[in-house]
Amino acid sequence: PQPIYLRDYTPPAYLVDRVHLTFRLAPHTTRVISRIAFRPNPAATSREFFLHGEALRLIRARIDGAEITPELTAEGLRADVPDAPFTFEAEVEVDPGNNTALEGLYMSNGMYCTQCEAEGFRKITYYPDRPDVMGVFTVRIEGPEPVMLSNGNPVAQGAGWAEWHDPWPKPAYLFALVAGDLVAHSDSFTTRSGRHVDLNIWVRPGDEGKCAFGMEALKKSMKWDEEVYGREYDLDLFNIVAVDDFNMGAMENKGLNIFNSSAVLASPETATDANFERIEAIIAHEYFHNWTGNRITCRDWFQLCLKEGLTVYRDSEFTSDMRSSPVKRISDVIDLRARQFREDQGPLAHPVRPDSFIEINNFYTATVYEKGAELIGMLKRLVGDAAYRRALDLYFDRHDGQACTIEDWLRVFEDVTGRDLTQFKRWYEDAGTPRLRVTEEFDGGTYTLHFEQQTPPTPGQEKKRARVIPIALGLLGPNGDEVMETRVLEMTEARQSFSFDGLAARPVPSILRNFSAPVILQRETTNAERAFLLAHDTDPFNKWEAGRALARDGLIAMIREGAGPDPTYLDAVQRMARDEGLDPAFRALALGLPGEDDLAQTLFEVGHTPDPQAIWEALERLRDARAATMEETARGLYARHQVTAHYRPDPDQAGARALVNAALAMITRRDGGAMAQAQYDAADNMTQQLAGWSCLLQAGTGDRATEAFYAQWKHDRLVIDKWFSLQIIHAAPEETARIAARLTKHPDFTLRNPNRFRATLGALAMSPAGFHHASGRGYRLLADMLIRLDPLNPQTTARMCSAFETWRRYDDVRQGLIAAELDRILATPGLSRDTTEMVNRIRG
Ligand code: B3K
Ligand code: ZN
Repeated sequence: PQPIYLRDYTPPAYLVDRVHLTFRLAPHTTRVISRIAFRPNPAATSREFFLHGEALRLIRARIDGAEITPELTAEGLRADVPDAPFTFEAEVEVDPGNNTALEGLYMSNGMYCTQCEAEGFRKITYYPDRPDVMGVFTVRIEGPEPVMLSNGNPVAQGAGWAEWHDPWPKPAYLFALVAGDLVAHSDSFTTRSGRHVDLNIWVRPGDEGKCAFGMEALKKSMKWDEEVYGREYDLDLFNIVAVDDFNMGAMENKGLNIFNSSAVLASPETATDANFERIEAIIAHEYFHNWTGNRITCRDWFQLCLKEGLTVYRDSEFTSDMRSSPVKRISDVIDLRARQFREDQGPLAHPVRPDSFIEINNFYTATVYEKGAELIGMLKRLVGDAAYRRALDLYFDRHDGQACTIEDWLRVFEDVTGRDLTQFKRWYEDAGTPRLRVTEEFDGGTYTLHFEQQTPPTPGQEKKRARVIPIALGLLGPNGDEVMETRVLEMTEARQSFSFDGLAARPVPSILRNFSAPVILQRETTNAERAFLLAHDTDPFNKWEAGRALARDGLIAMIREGAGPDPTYLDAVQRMARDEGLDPAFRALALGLPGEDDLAQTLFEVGHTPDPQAIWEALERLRDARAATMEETARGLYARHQVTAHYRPDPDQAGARALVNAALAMITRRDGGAMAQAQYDAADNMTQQLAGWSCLLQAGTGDRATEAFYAQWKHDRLVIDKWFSLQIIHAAPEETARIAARLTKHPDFTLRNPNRFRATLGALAMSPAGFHHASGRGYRLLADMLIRLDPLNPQTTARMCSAFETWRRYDDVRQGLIAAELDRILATPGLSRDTTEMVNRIRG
């Protein structure tokens, strides 16, 4: 397959006015009858009539009522058409029952559902399946299913049929259909202009009790978007459906969002605090897409970050408003570094707006989503809150109903502020994470910071241009008081210096506050200064960052030089943990340690080949030392922050539980698991139960709980996913791959359910010491399973190949083992386009 290039974009030859679809549902022989009103596009450069279509059996086609015999290819259909508006009709047959790729129309537990983004609609019928073709859809569904849903508003229904009409023109990727035996958890919302909206969360019978939290999250999102962005909902009905077999988190189809059941169903007994928070964020994200994605969509898939970066940014603002803003920011940066920096530093690095792809599904990445969101945050920092809001108002006014580009997006900011954003656009075009080196000088009351930016080469981009970097800076005096409040420096050159006068003493700088730009800060500093910032910085993000850097530097010294645990860290983290003036959720985060993968990358950058086993051992030694130093503190925190009130998944309770469970992990290293077992036995919610079990697994005394957990939850798919993954995540590296292999033979393991596959093989990939075990058995197991999954589900297979993206960091033996597995995957006959592209890019 050939790559597609952004520079080759041409406007569609024909536009769609109206679409009428009839579905006659049958598990293996669903008929889709389409009637589409086309007209020539005056802006087109070609008159070729081509419709996408894949895996369709064409029964008949007509143009203006006359039967035609179109030319059929593996990609679609070509026909001669009039040079004037015309009606195209087709009848095709599809096989949802055998659609294991979960793209197009498929079945999950006997229920029909669809996933069309990015290019799945072409597996439903012949159509110009590109986002710049927007049509008004009317849909008739025929079948025995008790509930039959599509986009928009219901028009009419009778026994065995239902009709839907969506008044808002939309691209085909936002089409959705659901039919099955479903029950609704219902509510309603009145918009600020008085529109009454019916809200439903549709689930399988038995899951009704797990919808209340998602419904509250939906109503909060609707209200928030009105208050903060002035955006109201635009239909009389909003449906959410929970589906067990789904390739990603959820999908923003117009008026009919389809969710992975893990991203919507929750009860205190079955979901953790982290699950609840994730559900709230995903419901918000999909809802916010109604404006940023649906009303204003993307011209082509290269512009994916236009809707995804902005919508991630919006959902993170929402979470900050609903919960703790610093805690959200710190969690987001942990995630950005773990996934996006990792991607940017390896063979899969690509710009936020890529300029070519083979399979677009391979570009729903941390770079497009999370780095895309960081770019919005930087823009807002550069122009200020008021101008940001005015730019967004202009964006919605100017582009409502259109399919847009990043150029359109930047232009509204230029028009509102008069700023030239040419240099800012490099953030969208150049891949890679800039390194920001800082040195400083203090002379006669003047303090100067010298910055130098440099971005290493990424695949296909040798030379990097200087970017505009907003650097939020504060200064602290020697006694810990802030002598300069946060201000944003705007760096535009490769090297640039900033001076500050009138200082009585050399200040301690707090640089890149609130992580004001997605860069890697490089600055020589002392442990003492880090401990000072951990104690005194007024910026919560940099306070956390100081503790994190202190831990990381100590760990690096343990790994490289065989040093012992750093007493400065142990002392500073203990003080922090005991500071009752600090939010418990913040303290729990600050008790976290850098991940194994993060340490491996840091070592690699300083020219040291990482040994995953040595990294794991250093972390264990530090955890042991910390548990010993903090024994009393941990017991104190455990007792003091117990939540005795009735379970609520709110930020205060969740923060207290996070701190209690961080303390429990330390206590378990001292008592061998007695306290953890007691917590497990007494738990009445999943957060506490799972934390207890996790500690027992780490202590190697979890067998009894592992059995009990399975017996208690074997009826609940989502909880059993946790059962699969935690056994692997908390295994000793020697055992990780063996346990994962054993679990792939468990009767509850299945290749048909992406959640279960990720729970098992994703857990292996997320356990570096086990995955990179010197025997190569981790690599072999993952490759075996990817080879088995690919013919069934290319999308999930391709996505999971990124487990191998860091392979160039490791020693020759490991590189050889991984290369052999990658080659074995590539040599598999019939390997999907998705997986072929990913493995080729990783292999380099
Ligand atoms: N837009 C969808 C993702 C579609 C992924 C297609 N492979 C979910 C989201 O970002 O909200
Ligand atoms: Zn999205």
